[in-house]
Amino acid sequence: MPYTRSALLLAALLLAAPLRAAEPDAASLYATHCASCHGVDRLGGLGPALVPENLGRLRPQAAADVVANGRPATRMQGFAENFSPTEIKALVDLVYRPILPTPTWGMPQIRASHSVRVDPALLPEKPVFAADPLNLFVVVESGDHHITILDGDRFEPLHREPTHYAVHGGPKFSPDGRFVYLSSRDGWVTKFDLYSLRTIAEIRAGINARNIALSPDGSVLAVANYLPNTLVLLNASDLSPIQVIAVTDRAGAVPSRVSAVYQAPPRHGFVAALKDVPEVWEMSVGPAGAKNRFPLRRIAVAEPLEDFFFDPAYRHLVGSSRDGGRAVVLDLDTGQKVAPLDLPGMPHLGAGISWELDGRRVMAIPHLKEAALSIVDMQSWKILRRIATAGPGFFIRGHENSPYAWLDASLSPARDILQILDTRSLEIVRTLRPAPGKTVAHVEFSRDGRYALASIWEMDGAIVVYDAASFTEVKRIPMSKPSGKYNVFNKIFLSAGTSH
Ligand code: DHE
Repeated sequence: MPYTRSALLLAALLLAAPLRAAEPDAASLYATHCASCHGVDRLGGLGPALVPENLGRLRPQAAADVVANGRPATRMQGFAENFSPTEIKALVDLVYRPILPTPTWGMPQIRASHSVRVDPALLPEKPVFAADPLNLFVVVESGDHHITILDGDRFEPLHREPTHYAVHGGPKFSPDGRFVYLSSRDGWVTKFDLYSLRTIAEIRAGINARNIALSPDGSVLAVANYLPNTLVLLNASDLSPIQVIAVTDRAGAVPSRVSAVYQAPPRHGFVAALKDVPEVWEMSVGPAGAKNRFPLRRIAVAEPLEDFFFDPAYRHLVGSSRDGGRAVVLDLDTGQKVAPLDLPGMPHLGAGISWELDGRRVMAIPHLKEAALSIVDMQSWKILRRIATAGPGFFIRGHENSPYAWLDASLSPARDILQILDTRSLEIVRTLRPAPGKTVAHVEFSRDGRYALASIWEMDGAIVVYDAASFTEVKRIPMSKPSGKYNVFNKIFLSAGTSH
């Protein structure tokens, strides 16, 4: 019997040996073919970072397809002819494995990534074009990673600029509307001058970033990071780093990712959402040189709040739980909960808008998992109406000069539909299908509210310009998956119909 067992063991070892020898060496494949673009440490270079935190939105099968066939409109070539399917699988397994120990991205790394491309003294005093600088749109084209600067009167592109991979979230504008700041999912922050149409500085503030916010006085930029767990403060003038704040609970024991950071103008600072600890952070911004320039206030909450909506006075914050199942209203002055809000169906609070209806302020919130729009009375914090929509969607947009708000159903089979809500009667009054079968989303108005611009979210997509009163199409401008567009005037004057 012992003889039989050892014979079997030997046979198993002999069988396993050739199999093991045939296993691809993913690390050396990576070093030979991928490291030059994606970094020897997988933290990115010319190409994006290949770490699980940054790949979270891409399924492994889709990643294997990118390795085999490349990515259109980028430098990523296909490797189907170089690698066997087993080698591709081994590479994909490798990039979805966390890097241990967790990579460091602190002040030295951030500082080393900083570059200023243009001497501020050489910037022109006036725009180098004739268009109204406050009615420009910055269009983020996520298909081939560019921004387009669009004249908001003639709807003519003025300039196209390459960006880092995967710019996400709303760009932020300096208070005078001259500069725009972009952030990429890989943590790159870029400052672009809308007068000279040039990128003037950039820095990598994290490995996996969520978004950025500019302090109300325009002096400090805050970067919310998932990886590492930091909030990074930059000088808005040249993007040089000021401070890296390790984000933890009050006891310093539990680290937290930062879901997002927002400017809060009447509060002279930032408000940040923490993903892993039950605190909301409020950070004021004092004058440069002040001893305690960034005092931090920790507001304890019952559970982490992830997605935020602010009332126009920034007195109240509506926040939703991580699973989107619960929402609460907080009074930011007292730090106390004012009311619970019953918003089932994963409310997308960050996309909410507000307006006056019959003498009271109401807010409208789309839902990511329900074909509904919730209208909430902002005095009683009661749901006024649940309006059935064509399907779950990301965004709703309005404007002070228009009685209509536009919403998409981009997360549903009706993803090619835009619906228009009459904000007076709370009725859906029109349905548009700008490109049948193609996803349409993210509307933004021109500065005067006369035009509404929608995105066709396809590689061969477009911005479709509508007359916002008659809902007729005025113009269609080809763009590469224009994920969002942002009007300078509406942003800097904090239109209640758009995000800030
Ligand atoms: Fe976004 C804004 C979070 C997926 C396009 N998105 C934001 C903001 C946050 C956020 C916190 C506000 C940042 C700001 O403006 O300062 N987004 C998340 C997610 O948690 C989520 C669901 C998952 C994730 O992968 O992070 C997510 N977002 C997406 C997409 O898949 C979208 C459609 C395509 C893309 O570019 O990745 C997308 N998000 C957008 C856009 C905005 C945005 C266009 C800006 C909206 C605005 O008008 O301000």
